[in-house]
Amino acid sequence: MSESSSVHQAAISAPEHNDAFWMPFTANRQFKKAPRLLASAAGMHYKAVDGRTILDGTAGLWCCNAGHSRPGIVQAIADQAATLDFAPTFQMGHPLPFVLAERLAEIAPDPLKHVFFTNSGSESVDTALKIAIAYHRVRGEGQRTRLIGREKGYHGVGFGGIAVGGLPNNRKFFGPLLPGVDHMRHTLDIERNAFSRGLPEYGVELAEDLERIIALHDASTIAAVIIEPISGSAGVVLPPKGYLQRVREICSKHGILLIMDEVITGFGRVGDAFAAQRFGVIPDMITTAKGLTSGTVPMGAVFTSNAIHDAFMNGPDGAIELFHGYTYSGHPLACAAALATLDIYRDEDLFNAAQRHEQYWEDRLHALKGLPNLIDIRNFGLIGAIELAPRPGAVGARGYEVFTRAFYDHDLLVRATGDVIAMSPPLILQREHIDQIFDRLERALRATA
Ligand code: PXG
Ligand code: PLP
Repeated sequence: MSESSSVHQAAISAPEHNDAFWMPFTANRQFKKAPRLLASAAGMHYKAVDGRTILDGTAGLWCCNAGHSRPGIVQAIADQAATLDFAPTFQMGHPLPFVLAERLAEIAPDPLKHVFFTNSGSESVDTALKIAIAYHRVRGEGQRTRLIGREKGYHGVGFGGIAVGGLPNNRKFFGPLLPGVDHMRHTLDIERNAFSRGLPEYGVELAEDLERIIALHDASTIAAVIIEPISGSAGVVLPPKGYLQRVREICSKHGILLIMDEVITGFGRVGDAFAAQRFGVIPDMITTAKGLTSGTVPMGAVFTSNAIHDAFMNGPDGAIELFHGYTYSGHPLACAAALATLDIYRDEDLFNAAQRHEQYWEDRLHALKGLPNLIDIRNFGLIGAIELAPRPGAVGARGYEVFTRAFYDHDLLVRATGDVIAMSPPLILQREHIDQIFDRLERALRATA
């Protein structure tokens, strides 16, 4: 961008007025009194509007897996904007989403070889839920309409996503949501599993909760189960050893589709292209977004099994098989960004980066044990979380203080959800960045009473 352009000038300085922008998932009045504004980014770092260089411990919002402003991606987006800014994909097309879907099918586990494009994780979730219900209907089992989610689940903010989601604040303001939804129990068990390294030992029996729900409603009424292999937004909740395998078995036994929501775990976060591959548990659909374009242009994708896709490809040739889609499904700029991102993931072997760093990441993270107020530490792949005891009568205050201290005093971006501090750095990080993240976090923790 030219340094004299008005966009450039606006992007690097704090705005004079900040009232009009209603910020998402933010304490607007608190934030606007002391805004934390980022002006630019490159590689592992942000630059704040006050000129400080901030180490990105969260890959933006779990999305910039290839690091920031990578030249290959930047160039691809710029070239695409100048070549074909937009083309419809309803009864028209352009080559890029076909090419991209093939590339994605190559890295997806068998048999998830078909891709439906969206613009976000929330849209991917609603798309997958709709495909699940419609799939049973086109096969003549239209009574399978129920959806099963899980407590503490986060599946974005669409009505479908909050209905199957399990975070009370995201649900309680918004009325009755979708009918016919039930929830499995969550798997967070600090009492038995505190300070586990990697997947926790205890809790595989929680998968049997699905059998209880199925017995209550009868399998013939249930379309799909949707869970995150690892919950991110709820403060990093891990699956106990053997749990995902057991959920898969129960779904298969009852003809229920299993949707894995990999919006956070997809694209290398846990040491393989998808968590499904790392855990060796293959669902019927995978929902993704975020890392697909390394966060550069909004895009999501739903991977479906061949069986699901093929069930729709019946009836007359001229009939539209699925009445669903977004104006921007397969947007040229997003496709260009995704293709350039996949090149980087491949050329730099980034889907294996989390496994390369995992042991050192785990060792440095768990070395924080013993610091004041720390009640749990959880990790898998390049995800790490510490849980702090809440201050009496002020849940989240301690977590927020650690987060703001890390940002202001130690030039480190972490993510606070309640009293959990979560970290998910870009996959391009080096050992020195791991050291910096935990040195700085330790100082922020020690300074917080
Ligand atoms: N599913 C999962 C598993 C997610 O983590 C979504 C769906 C929704 O994606 P969109 O693109 O619609 O936001 C998400 C998003 C956090 C945090 O701090 C996590 C998300 C988004 C923002 C913050 O944990 N996850
Ligand atoms: N609202 C109106 C009035 C529309 O015309 C459209 C799309 O044509 C939408 C919503 C949906 O927008 P999108 O396809 O970007 O999700």
